[in-house]
Amino acid sequence: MNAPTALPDLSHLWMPFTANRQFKANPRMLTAAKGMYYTTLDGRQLLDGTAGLWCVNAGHCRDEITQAIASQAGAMDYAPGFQLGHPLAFQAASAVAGLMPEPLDRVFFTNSGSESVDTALKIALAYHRARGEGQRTRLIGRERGYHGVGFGGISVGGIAANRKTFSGALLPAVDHLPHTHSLEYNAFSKGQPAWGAHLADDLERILALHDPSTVAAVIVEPMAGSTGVLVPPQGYLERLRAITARHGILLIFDEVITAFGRLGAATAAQRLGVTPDLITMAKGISNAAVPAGAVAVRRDIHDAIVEGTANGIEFFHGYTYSAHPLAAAAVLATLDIYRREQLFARALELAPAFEQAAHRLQGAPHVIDVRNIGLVAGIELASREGAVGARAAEVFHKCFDRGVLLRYTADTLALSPPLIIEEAQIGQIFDTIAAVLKEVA
Ligand code: PXG
Repeated sequence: MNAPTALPDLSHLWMPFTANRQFKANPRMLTAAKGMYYTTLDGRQLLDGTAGLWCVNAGHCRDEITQAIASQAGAMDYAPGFQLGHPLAFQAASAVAGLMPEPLDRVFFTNSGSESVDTALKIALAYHRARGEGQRTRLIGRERGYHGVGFGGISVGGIAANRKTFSGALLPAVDHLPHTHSLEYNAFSKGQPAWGAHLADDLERILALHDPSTVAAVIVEPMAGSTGVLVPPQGYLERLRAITARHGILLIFDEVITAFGRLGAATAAQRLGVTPDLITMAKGISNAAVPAGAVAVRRDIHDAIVEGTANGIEFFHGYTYSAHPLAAAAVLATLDIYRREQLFARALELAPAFEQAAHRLQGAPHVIDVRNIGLVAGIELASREGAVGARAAEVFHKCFDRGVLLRYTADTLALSPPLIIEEAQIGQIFDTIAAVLKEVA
């Protein structure tokens, strides 16, 4: 199919997380993608500095994934997942389990990160209940956390704009840890910042307030992506792990962004050496070619629920499209590419060059912080008086016009390219940002 070149009617589509009126007044449309590049409606090549939305880790339109999806669509388009199975679903679960840290080798499929989060929170509640600790209903998230847009996810999430409209309808028993961002102590850190492990101790204060025996789970992103690339301080996740373990509370790592190579290992858990009880994932699991997500669960948590139920359905939860055949085919083909091309190791090898290139922006106009880990970098700009986000938006638009796609949140630019990126392309991304920063007021 040829890429369309004319602008369609824009009026009917209500776009997600978008300033709809601004977009429609000045639409930026993508029509094709291959490898590291998008093609725009006006036929320009755009270097993808963000792997789509942190998800196309193996690069765009990989033939093996395309073929797997196409042939599965022709062989069996859909199969019910409740009380029936199809082989690819089980194979995909085994393939995902094989990449997870021990002993998280039971896998529940979803279609998105938001669904993975809701699923993980419900597994946590079901686990405690199955063990006779049904009073453990409280959930603890973190300020500036992003866990998708379900009611569970926005309740444990800590981004005010995502919560305030719905504040009357959030889950009732939720508390939040403080976030770990500090320009005062950690500006221009490379990798994990030295300051901030003690912020995990706030969990003890929260637990004392509520009584630890009422708490089901703590959920955090091991590296917070959406909120502006917050890299965990050295020792911080270790402390969260120790405190939750001490009180019988489950620790959930939301790895929707970090799983599948982003930090240079299959999961952030493995890269950072801290093993949670559950891991939520999506995005890179299928290279975003078909919507897919999953939760990896400690074997004994699965067993407590599944073996602990006398008969019948053990867990009243699931989606029409859990392990959809096209998603399962895409997951298998994607994980095969990651393995054959050793893309997680590649990300780790490229990380020092990426770090160097990012930190060359220290001293560039407006830059008040550069932070990075793996193939992720956040570049924080000073905000304009009374107009948070305006400067980053302008940088985004100018970079787009010069052929580089980046993301921004408030005034932090975020880079997270496909793991197949070449060093010259890393240079192009940061050189373009540097040139644009000189032009922006
Ligand atoms: N958890 C985390 C940690 C995420 O980053 C979700 C859950 C929700 O996933 P779904 O598939 O339901 O969108 C996410 C999603 C950005 C950006 O630019 C980040 C996400 C989505 C869209 C944009 O930072 N993360």
